[in-house]
Amino acid sequence: MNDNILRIAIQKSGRLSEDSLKLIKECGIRFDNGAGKLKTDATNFPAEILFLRDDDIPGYVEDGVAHLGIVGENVSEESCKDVDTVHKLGFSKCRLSIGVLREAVYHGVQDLQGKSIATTYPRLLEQYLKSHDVTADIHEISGSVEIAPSIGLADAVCDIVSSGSTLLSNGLKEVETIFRSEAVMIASKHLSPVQQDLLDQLLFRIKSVQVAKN
Ligand code: PRT
Ligand code: ZN
Repeated sequence: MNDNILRIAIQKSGRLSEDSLKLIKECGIRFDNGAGKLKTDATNFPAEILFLRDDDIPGYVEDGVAHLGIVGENVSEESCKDVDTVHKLGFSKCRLSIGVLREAVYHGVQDLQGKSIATTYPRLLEQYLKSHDVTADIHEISGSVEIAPSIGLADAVCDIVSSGSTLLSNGLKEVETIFRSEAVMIASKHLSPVQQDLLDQLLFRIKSVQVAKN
């Protein structure tokens, strides 16, 4: 493997894609991102860009297949992969929250004791419940979490919330925020000295872009 280039993994298509590409371009890194490409070389910086599903990015970075990745903190934390979070990027802000049916009586987290909660974030949810001495039945499902209470699959949900309109339109109310997230840059723990130097250059450019915007 070439230790003299940085391989940067970004989301191929989704909520992080546009801002991730924009950030890299604003850092002055040029590349051709023709439709359907899964990998492209930068033309003026020793870097390659990989286009992946966001859930796969922490694992690729842990394995060193990618040296850097841009991903939601929620996905990185849930993955429990051994990577360094090197910078917060300020976009794709959201929160991981617990919601219950609008008509349910809810006084506090203790009301979740013995209840069933549907989520795609079982680890973050489990940590949160444990820290509040609550034991609940966690149902891991892979999507359309918000529908679970209305079809009797679970008493509550734990999912990503941004505007809150998805919870609302599924008859749910937000009762606890368990994690606040934004896009972050993660890095492999096994960078070569050249890659560490390239990462430092990139972080310097990212911070300059962020300062210019504020
Ligand atoms: O295909 P791939 O696996 O790469 O993408 P994905 O579908 O898993 O992820 P994607 O593109 O939906 O989200 C990528 C990241 O964006 C997430 O991991 C979060 O860090 C961040 N993000 C920011 C969000 C939202 N806002 C968001 N609103 N991720 C998901 N949502 C969903 C949420 O799951 C819920 O269904 O939007 C709905 C809630 O939105 P509101 O506005 O109605 O509250
Ligand atoms: Zn995903």
